[in-house]
Amino acid sequence: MESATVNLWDKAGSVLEGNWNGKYGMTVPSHKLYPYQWSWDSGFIAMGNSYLNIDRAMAEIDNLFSAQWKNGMLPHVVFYEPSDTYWPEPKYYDIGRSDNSPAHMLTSGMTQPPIHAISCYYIYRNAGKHARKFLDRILPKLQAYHRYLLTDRDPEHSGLATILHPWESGMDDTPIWDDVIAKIVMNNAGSLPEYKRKDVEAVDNRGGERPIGNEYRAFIYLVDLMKECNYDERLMQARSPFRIKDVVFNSVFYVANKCLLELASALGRPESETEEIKCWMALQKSGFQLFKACLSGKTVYYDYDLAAGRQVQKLTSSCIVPLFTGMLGERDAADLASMIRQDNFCGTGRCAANLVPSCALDAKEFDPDRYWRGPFWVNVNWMAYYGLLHHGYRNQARMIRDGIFQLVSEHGFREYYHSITGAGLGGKNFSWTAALVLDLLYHESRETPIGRIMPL
Ligand code: 9WN
Repeated sequence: MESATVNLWDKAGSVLEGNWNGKYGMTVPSHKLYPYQWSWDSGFIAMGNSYLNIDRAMAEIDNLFSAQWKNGMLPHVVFYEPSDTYWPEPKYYDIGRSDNSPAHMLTSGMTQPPIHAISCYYIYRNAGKHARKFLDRILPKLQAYHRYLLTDRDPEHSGLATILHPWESGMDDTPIWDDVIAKIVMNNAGSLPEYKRKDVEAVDNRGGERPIGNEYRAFIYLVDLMKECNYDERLMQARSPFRIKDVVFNSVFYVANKCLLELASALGRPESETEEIKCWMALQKSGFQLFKACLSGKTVYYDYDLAAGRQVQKLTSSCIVPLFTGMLGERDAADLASMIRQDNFCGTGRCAANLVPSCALDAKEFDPDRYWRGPFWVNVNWMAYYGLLHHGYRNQARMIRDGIFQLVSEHGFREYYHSITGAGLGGKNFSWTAALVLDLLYHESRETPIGRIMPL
C-alpha cells in the first residue's frame, strides 16, 4: 500500500479501537451520540474487524445475537448500561410486554437491515478454521432471523420483508416516507408524544442536521403503538400506518441470503436448511418486481407502501441499491449505472465528490446537510461500489471508492457528509465509515469476501 492509504488504514483501525467496549464485547457507532450497540452498525463493524481482529469481529456478532428474540427477531439496539446521552432510554421500549423478548437483556423492540450473514461470510473467509465453532453456533440463529423476516414480516408471502418503523430501514428520515409521516402528524395533531431529545445535544446541531421535531414525534408515536400491541406481529401489522416494503432492506437481505447459503453449504448444514434458503432467494427475486418501475424509459426501483397500496416514486439513493444484489439483468444494471452518472446524482460536478447523495439533487426534498435527505453516506456508496464493480462498471466504481477516500482524508471518519461542501456531519469517529474504508482499502490489492460473493 502507498503511504496515503497506509495512513488511512491506521486511522480507520484506531477509530474501531477507540469505539470498542471491552467490557461488553461490542463497538459503539460513535461515543456520546450512539452509546449502545446498533444492529446493522455492528454488522459493518464486524466486516472491518475481520481484517484487524477476528476475535472482536466474532464477539460483536455473538453479543448482538445473544439479544435475539425468541421469534427470531434481531433487535436494532442492545442496551448494556444506561447512558444519559441517548433517548429513548433502555427501559422506554418496555419489551417485557412481549413473550418473545429476552429476559436477561434490554433491547429495542424493532429490527434493522439484516446485514449480518454478510459479516459472518467475511469472518469465515478471513478466519479460516478459527471461526468454525463461531459459525456452528451462529448459523442457526441467522437462519431463524431470516425465517422470521420472510414469515412474520411477510404474511403476504411476497418474498419481501415489511418494515414497521423508519428506524428499521436505518435511513430514518429519508423523504420516501414523508407522506406517511405527514399523515401521522395530521391525524394525531396535538396528541403526539412529548419528550426531551438528547441526540440534538450530543451533536452540534446548529445546522439542524438531525431529523426535525415532527418527524421525531412520529417516530416515537410508532414506538408507542408497537408497545400498545405488545410487539405482537399480527396486531402491529393490522394497526400500523407505517408498513413499507423497503428496497435497501430487501437488497441487503438478498445478499445476506447468498452469504448464508454459501456458509451453510461450506459447513455441511442439513439439506433442509440449504433448500430453505434457495426457496427464499427464488421468492425474493420474483418479489423485486414489486419495486420495479420505469422512469423516462429506464428501469428504476422504488419502495412500496403497503398501507397505501402503491410505490413511493421518489428519487433517492435507495433507487440504485438493487445493483448491490447482483440479481439484475444487464439492461437494468446499465440503467441504474447511468442513473448514478446523471446530473441529479453524481454527474453535475455540483457535489463535493463523485458519490451518490442520499436524495436526488433536483428533488424538492433535497437538503445537502439533513441526515438521510441529501448528504453522502458511506455505507450506501459502499453498496453502489460493489454493485457497479459486479456489473463491470470498473471506472465508475473506482470513482465512488476514490470519493469515499477523499472525504475521509479531508474531513475524518464522520457519520455522513454535506453533499455540496463535503463537510463532515453527525457523529465523529464513526465506526461503520472506518470499517467500510478498511474493506475498500483491502480491496485495492486483493479480493475481498464481498467481491467473491457477488458473482453468485
Ligand atoms: C435510530 C446508529 C444508527 C444507525 C442508523 C441511523 C441512526 C438512530 C438515530 O443511527 O439511527 O436507530 O437515533 O438516529 O439512521 O442507520 O444505525 O448509527
